[in-house]
Amino acid sequence: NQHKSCTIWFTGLSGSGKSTLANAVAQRLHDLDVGSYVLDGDNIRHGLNKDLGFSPEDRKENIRRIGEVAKLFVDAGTVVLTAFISPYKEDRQQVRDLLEPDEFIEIYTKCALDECEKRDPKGLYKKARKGEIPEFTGINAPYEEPDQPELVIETDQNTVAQSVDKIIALLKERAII
Ligand code: GGZ
Repeated sequence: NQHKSCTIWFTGLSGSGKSTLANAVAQRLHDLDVGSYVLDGDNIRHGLNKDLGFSPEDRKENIRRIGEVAKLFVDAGTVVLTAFISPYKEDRQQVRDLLEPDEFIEIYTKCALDECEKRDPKGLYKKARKGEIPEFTGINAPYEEPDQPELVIETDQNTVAQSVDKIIALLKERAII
């Protein structure tokens, strides 16, 4: 299928729905015959970036490397979806600058902290509250909201299907697909 390649960069708190949405959009793209690939903690933090932790410096390097990998995917003609907290504005901007202006689509999965904490799929917030995780985003490490993301999805107010529809509509509007 004729499509442009780009990076769809999800950013948001742990449990805000980044991976869920990235995978649901990838599925929809597959149905539309558009090749895509999801980069997330499972395939990056356990492999390429397994030497990195969660200090500000390590998060910065995590995002830098992911940006470089995303660029390679874009060069190869793939739509790449990334699902990382990417808490620092400056680091996200650095990835944006690496790509062409129309190749970087930042999507903020906005969700109230207490809702993320209620979801707590891996029990990490609970641990963080007990002081068992030293630098947990939203609890004792910062999250910097994007000022001008291409799209904001309030994941506590939309179903996954509604959110996917919004993202697909944006990709059509931008003539990516
Ligand atoms: C935040 C942490 C931490 C700390 C482990 N802070 O819900 P998850 O489990 O699957 O998503 C979180 C993931 C965050 O990794 P990223 O690569 O996305 O982070 S960043 O972009 O900031 O580099 C969470 C788990 O790893 N996790 N410790 N201290 N999240």
